[in-house]
Amino acid sequence: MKRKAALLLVTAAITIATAIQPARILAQDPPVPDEATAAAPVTAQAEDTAAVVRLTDFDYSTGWKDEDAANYYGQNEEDGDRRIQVMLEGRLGSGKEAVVSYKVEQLHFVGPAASACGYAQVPPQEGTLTFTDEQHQQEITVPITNDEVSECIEYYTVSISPKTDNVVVPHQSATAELYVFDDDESVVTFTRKSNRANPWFDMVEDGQLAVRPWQTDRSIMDGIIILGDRSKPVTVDLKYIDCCAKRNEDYTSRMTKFSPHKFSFDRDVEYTRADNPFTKFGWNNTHMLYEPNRLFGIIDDEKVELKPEGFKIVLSNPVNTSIGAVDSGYITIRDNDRPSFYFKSQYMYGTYQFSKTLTVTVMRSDGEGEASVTLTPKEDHLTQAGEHWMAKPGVEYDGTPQKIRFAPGETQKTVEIPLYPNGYVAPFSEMASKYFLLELKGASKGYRALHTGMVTVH
Ligand SMILES: [Ca+2]
Ligand SMILES: [Ca+2]
Ligand SMILES: [Ca+2]
Ligand SMILES: [Ca+2]
Repeated sequence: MKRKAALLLVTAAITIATAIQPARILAQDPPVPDEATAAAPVTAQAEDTAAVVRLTDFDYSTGWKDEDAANYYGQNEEDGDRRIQVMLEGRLGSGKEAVVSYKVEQLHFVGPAASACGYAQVPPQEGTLTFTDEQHQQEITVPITNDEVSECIEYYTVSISPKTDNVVVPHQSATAELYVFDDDESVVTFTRKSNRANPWFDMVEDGQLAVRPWQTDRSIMDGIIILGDRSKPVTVDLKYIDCCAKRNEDYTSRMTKFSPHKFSFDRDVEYTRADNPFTKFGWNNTHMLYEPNRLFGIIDDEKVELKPEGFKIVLSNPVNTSIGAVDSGYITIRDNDRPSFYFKSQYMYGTYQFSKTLTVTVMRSDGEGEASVTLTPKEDHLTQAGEHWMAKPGVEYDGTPQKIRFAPGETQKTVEIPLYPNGYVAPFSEMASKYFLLELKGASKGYRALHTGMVTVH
């Protein structure tokens, strides 16, 4: 468990670093001194006096300190288009121009519940800004539409980089993050409809999810989500309703209230990296509740079940919010007390560079007689993190199904899946990974498969 959690954290951290952090733009070339100092040798001091372009904002007149790194802007949707000032400091010299490129990108979430977030995707916006000694201030406009739809908080990254070599863009002034808080009605809802056949969470009695997508910080997992206005403290009661599964016999409830953080900010303050009240990196926590083990526990009763087990969580008693389109989530529990096949570890990692194969251990709960099951590697349609992250059969791994036969007394079999050297994700990071699934199908009579295996390849 610990190892799995740690590896998941690593995966999440890599994803945060690669998918979310705006590109760091550093001035690579030494600055070219302007005419007034052209005769002087280029020294460290020349850099201090070179023309500098910075992203800043409306309170620029209060002065600038590098340690302020004023990179966080917040606003409400109703405040409309955001105008971000870009300033030239120092002198270029008479008749000289400096050009800076800019890019505005909306952070696009992906994953099973991304559509629950509600906001329209805005394509990236790019352009250039030209400065002269007479024109030392320019502006980037981020268009913001005030609609009447309850949405997630929107995030934009704004970045600038020098296009001509007579200016420097200091690291601290090269990127900014804009947070747009929704002002429409607060709504709490499950991210999708569910029922016994298509449960919200499909749990195994051992407490593991039978099938769980990889979790990345950009992904919106199934859960309970809050949309719209976040300025008031919200609570919603979670009611647990038995449905063949019995509370305190088959499961326990751990959380009976959903109370997401409220957000407040002063629109007249230009926040810094150190003191901003927003947080992007805890996105899942700021918007939703998605961890099944925070909501409930599953009790392994060591009894063969006569009926399928399940229960519901229902939203009720909303305070400072309303309940949205989907007010309940259905959870099923898979009995593990009848003969079954399962993975020794449901989450597996393969590295082409070191092993060229993935080692998979399949277990059976019972050693009696012969039994078999077919292991099928297939595309991960569950994580929905996009094409970049999906390992393809025949490209990153061998997708041939393998029949695994257990002799009498055998409860564990290990097989290898060949990996191919294409498993690197571009353009985000060479450290990033791709995902695929392992399914257990065609189990011998009397057996069932408990898990879907999740594989990360590097
Ligand atoms: Ca609005
Ligand atoms: Ca809105
Ligand atoms: Ca049970
Ligand atoms: Ca049981």
